[in-house]
Amino acid sequence: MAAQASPAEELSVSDAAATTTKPGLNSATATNGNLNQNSDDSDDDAEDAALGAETGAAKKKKKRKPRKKKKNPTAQSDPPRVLISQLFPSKVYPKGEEVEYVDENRYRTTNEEKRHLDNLNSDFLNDYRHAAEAHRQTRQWAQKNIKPGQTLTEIANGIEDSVRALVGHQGLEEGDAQIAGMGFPTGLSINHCAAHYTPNAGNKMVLQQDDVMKVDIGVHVNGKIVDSAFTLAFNPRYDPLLEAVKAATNEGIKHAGIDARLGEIGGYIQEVMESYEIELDGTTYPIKSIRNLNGHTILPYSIHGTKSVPIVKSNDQTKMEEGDVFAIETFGSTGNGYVHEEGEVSHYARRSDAPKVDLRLSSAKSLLNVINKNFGTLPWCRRYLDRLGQEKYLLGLNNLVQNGIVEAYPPLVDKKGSYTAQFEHTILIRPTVKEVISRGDDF
Ligand SMILES: [Co+2]
Repeated sequence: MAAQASPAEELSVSDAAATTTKPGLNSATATNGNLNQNSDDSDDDAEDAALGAETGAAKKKKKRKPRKKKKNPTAQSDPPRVLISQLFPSKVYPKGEEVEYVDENRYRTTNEEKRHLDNLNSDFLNDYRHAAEAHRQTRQWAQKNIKPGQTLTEIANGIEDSVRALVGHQGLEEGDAQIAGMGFPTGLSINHCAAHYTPNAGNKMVLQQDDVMKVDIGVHVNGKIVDSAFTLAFNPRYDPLLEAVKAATNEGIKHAGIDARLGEIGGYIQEVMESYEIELDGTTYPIKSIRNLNGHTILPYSIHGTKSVPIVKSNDQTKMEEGDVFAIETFGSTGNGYVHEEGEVSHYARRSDAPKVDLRLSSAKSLLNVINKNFGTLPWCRRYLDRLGQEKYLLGLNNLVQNGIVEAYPPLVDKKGSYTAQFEHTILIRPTVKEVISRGDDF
């Protein structure tokens, strides 16, 4: 999910929620592994019945073979439905890309004190890697299966069904969506729309052959949110745009590290991004960094922390620090390189600094209760309310937005007729190394 900055002052979303981890929510992932118990038993029963028939016919006692333990599946299904915790029975999840620090931070990789700090964080790291593996498997399936002619609703449901199945939490009972599941609404933003678009109920939009679609997926385990996005295009004419943005994001990741200054990182990103151009229908367009979109820190259960990572050069002297988690995301555009809010809102989140308001509207009160029990401060969309059985909630929802309790994130669009692309990874600024937790073979 993108962080938006106004030209005068970057929106600093408060992150007082860093500590709002709900009590009792941290112990639940260990119970994931046994969904196949029942089907195992019934399979064995079927085997027994077959054996019985055979011995009866042969009229001789056949020694019963020792019951073989059903093997855990070792491969993912298509569509992805096998728990990540079953694919990794040791419950140790694969690392992302580890990158050693350079220059005056080079010592950290082998330093005993820093390694000890790293070890203290092993649950945090393992939750992050668990979420990242669910992200990779879901998105790689999505990359193969998303095709022009599909509706955005069917694409979003395919991605979200996969994420929830892989982490083993459907999020239909109170509290369940906060154990693991969607970290935010699946962004499916097309062409001049850069971010924060996902279908609401009744949306009939169909993906077209010549569309450029940003797919922004959030997966969380125990509040550790992996925020990573890619861009899909079926017409190769957009290749230079996609290449520019992918290279710009990797440039940002390369310069990230302890003590790196955020404004300088923006300069490196812009330099790479704007070294590209693209020809469309005989016109050559410069590719611009979208200057009011930013990367951002991520805190537990809170997608936008206090720091933002500009994608154009800025004077921001703020430094990256040990322990920070960053979403490094860049956006390139053939348009103005500037987005504004436009269109029907789908994305929302309860503000972590929500004022204590005495709500007059009963529908607002009851909706807030649903939000608190299901999402807490995690972002969600209208479809997530629909699947919980909520109906006619718009008046109450708008009331919560007006009272400053819920923040609305409208779609962010550049000028009509332009094309925008996005690539994004989540990186952990560990004491010893920087870990590109969401890195995969795909990007
Ligand atoms: Co983001």
